[in-house]
Amino acid sequence: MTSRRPLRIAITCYPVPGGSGILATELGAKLAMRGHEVHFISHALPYRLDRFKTELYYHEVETPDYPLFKYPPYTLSLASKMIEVSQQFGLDVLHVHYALPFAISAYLAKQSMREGAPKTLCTLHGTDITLVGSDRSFYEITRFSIDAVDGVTAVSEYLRNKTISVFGTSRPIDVIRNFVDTDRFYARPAGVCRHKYAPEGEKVVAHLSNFRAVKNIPGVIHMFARLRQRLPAKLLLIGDGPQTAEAFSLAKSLDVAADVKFLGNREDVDEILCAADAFLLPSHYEAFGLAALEAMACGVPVVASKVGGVPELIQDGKTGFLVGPDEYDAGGERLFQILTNPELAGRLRENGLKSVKDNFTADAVVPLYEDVYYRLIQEGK
Ligand code: GMT
Repeated sequence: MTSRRPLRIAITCYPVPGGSGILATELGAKLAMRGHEVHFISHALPYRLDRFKTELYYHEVETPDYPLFKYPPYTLSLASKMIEVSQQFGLDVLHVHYALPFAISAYLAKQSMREGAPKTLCTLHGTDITLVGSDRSFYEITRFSIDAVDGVTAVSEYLRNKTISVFGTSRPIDVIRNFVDTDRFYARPAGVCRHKYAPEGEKVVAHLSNFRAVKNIPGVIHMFARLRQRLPAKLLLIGDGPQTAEAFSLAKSLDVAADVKFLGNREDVDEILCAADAFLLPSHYEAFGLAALEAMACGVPVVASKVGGVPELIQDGKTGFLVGPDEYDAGGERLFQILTNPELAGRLRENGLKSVKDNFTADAVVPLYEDVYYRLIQEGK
């Protein structure tokens, strides 16, 4: 049995706002607090990384911009940095979040090292399988990389099954669901934030995402507009992305623009969420739905779409409500029920908080990643 010595772990993720990068960053911080030495390898400081006081290492990947390159070869620069950090610090594990292209970089790094190579682990987050990885141009390399790394985890049972069906892989995939940092995301009084956004005491609905098409931003606006016909309310849109402009013009055409606040990418997400009476996430697809988990942890009842791995997070009618992404009337109705029935809202809130505490805290989830690390090291490939 391998002793549970502290490990040297490198984490690679997308440093921009987004669920996979946030999860990777929170995981690294929690691992460091548990005594491991954690190194981030990325082209920029990961979003939310700087707020942790724990000592973490950060290694920046630089990609030479030689005129010959139409596209600078980041995958190779990353692999080179992984080798360098592995050799310098004696890494035990290279843990990449998002298959493309990180799993290939980790695989290349390992193959290039003759001795003392770290174990490679890839956590699948969703669109790396369902959208990007299954696109014809990336399909074969994604399939190869999933089989080539030493270990694979998926953030939901749904995503594991999807990976098996899309790529026909027979390799074991551990399901480790996401967690939320409950030191930061917890239920607290709405405070000044609420008054700022709803000065007349209106009800507040929040949405948080990267505003990509998969998030169904038109659905957010339509559902809110249905609600707004029935009571005074404000919609807080946290985040930014390709559908922001469309959201604005749709809000204007549905005559709710004055009640929609575009807040952009924000650091104080936890405080804003605590000002909300309900959270809306009607995505066309979600492998998990980390933003909904953050809302639940703040005690905010969620209306989300019944797609992908979301039902593994939210029990319909118990810890939140699930509707179809295009069921605007149903979404508006569920919001209305939450905002007008305090007994219902309180029950959803308490059940949601209990579910977070029982299943989705760092204490519950981080040891599952540690188990995988020690198991890979013990397997000794
Ligand atoms: O949702 C996004 O577009 C961002 C994406 C990412 O990779 O950053 O999120 C994915 O990973 C999150 C963390 O595991 C999951 O909670 C999201 O459900 C998943 N997004 C999708 O599947 C669309």
